Amino acid sequence: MRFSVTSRVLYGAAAASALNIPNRGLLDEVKQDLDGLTEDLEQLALPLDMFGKFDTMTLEEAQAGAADDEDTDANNDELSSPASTDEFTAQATCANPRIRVEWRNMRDADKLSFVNAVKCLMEKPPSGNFSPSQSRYEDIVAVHQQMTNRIHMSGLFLPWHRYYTWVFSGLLREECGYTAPLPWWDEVRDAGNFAGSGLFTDEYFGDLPPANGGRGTCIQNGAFGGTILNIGPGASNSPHCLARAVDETQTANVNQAFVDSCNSRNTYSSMESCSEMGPHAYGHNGIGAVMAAVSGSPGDPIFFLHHGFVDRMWRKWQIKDNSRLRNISGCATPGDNCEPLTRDTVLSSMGLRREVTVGQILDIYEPFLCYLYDY
Ligand SMILES: [Cu+2]
Repeated sequence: MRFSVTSRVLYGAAAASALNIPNRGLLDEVKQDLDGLTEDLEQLALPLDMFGKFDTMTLEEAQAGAADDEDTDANNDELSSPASTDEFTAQATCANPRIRVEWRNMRDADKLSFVNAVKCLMEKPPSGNFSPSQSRYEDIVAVHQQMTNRIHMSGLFLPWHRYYTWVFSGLLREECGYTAPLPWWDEVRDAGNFAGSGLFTDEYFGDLPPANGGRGTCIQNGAFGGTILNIGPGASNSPHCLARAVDETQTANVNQAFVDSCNSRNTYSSMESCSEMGPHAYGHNGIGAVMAAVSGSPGDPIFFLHHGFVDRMWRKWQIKDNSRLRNISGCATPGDNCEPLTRDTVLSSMGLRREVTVGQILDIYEPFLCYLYDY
């Protein structure tokens, strides 16, 4: 899924400079190769409208919704039980929770280990069950693409993406030997300046550039530089580069006021739609291009750190009232006349990992998932 010339070129350049060999011929050849690579890759940069966008709501709508949030869900959230005040003193049934660590709190070695494990999935052959996936990583992307209409714009969104991140972390650990903590990204600290978050660097995720002439900008540096995606855009599948198109006016909406406004809503479905069309959608749209495509957005590995942020936001809402760790309400399907969302609703990853019920993943601090966030 990557140009083979990439490694040849990069290793050639590194070897020449490491040994300090004054090999003009080789360096010129490398430079020409890189120029050629840049041109080749740019042919695979798609216009932004081919990626689409996530539906959004404004902060004003989020605040208005919080103000007149009546308990209208079919089975209302109970608001009587006491809230737990401390993540770590809640009733413990998972003795040794894995801790998800905010990117900036990760050791540098663990950051590197993470991007390398993702690359490992990108270099592993596909299962063959998700054509035209070209790697194990793209198998995961294809599942999201194929399930897209069921897992967005309904109450299923948060449980399914919690489950999906668990599936992803399982593949990292079991198929690529990843042992460090799973990172998440505290995006509110970077609202309006995602590009300065410390994620988008040469060592890790590569740059977060703006659009280029109405097209996404192909990522050429970092662990995923030169990556070609075969899943998407949209419901279609054609090779395109891993591209971004940052818009910091969009990322500015991923702020504490917006998060607080969503998390002050009382019913699950009201909170869920605010999260999905608020900070979640603005994070996707703000990074842009591949990330702005609803169905194929996991093609950009930053997806999983973004969804850690969204998942933690849900956790914060849940621990305001312990009943939210046990009960859920609202819709399991989009639109009117929906199927109710219950603890028995089944979550599937099309065979990547076992199916689970919503009840099993509702509380991350129960034995099945058994993880917490570092803050
Ligand atoms: Cu999604």
